[in-house]
Amino acid sequence: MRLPLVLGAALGLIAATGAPAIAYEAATVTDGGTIKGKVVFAGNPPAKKKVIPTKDKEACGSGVREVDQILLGPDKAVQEAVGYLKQIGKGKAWEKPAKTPAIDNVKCDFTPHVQVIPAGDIEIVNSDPVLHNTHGFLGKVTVFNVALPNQGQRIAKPLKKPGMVRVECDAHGWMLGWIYVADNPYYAVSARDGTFTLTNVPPGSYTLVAWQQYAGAVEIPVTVKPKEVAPVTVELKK
Ligand SMILES: [Cu+2]
Repeated sequence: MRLPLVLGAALGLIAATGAPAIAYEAATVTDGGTIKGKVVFAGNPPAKKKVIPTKDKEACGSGVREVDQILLGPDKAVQEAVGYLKQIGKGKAWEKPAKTPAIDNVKCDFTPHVQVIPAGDIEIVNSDPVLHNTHGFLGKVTVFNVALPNQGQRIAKPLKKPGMVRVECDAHGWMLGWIYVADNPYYAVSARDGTFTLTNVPPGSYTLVAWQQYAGAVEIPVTVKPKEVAPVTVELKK
């Protein structure tokens, strides 16, 4: 009776994370190229969600909170989109983060709202004088669930599996954050002008993914030539 259970668990895992990640190997990159992406939104911008806190008003405010679903700059540029290469098996070495990445509860929002980290620990921090219950999901699976009753609290939790982790607060329904756990070091979060850069990419053909919380993900084929810049405009729609 054990085998079907194990199989079921394995299938569930694949369903939650997409295709299984291929192992990544760091190697010397010769004549690497650069991908310069620009993310734009082609649809009608959605209205901000309006929320009125019913508790913790000193920390969270007593008026209407306007919650962005997408952050747009001039020329429909999309901020805080994640760009990354999919299924790349070999390339530049990981840069070790200077310090453990963190997601902070600040004025009843997550800071940063979107980030990318290598597999490893994330520190969950509470800068507010109220209880936040920070809850991370990979698909439907809980990957951490941390109650932080005290201001200044920090608790590290491991994120081992690659994929997009959605972060909610069980105490404040509007709070939403995203942690993309990368399976290779070719990733970036778009700037205010919608641009992002992936450097030192081995020449070759790849699939570039761009993702944003409201618009979802698109995949674009991109070819990188030795020492050249490959410009890519990514159009998100809804
Ligand atoms: Cu909260």
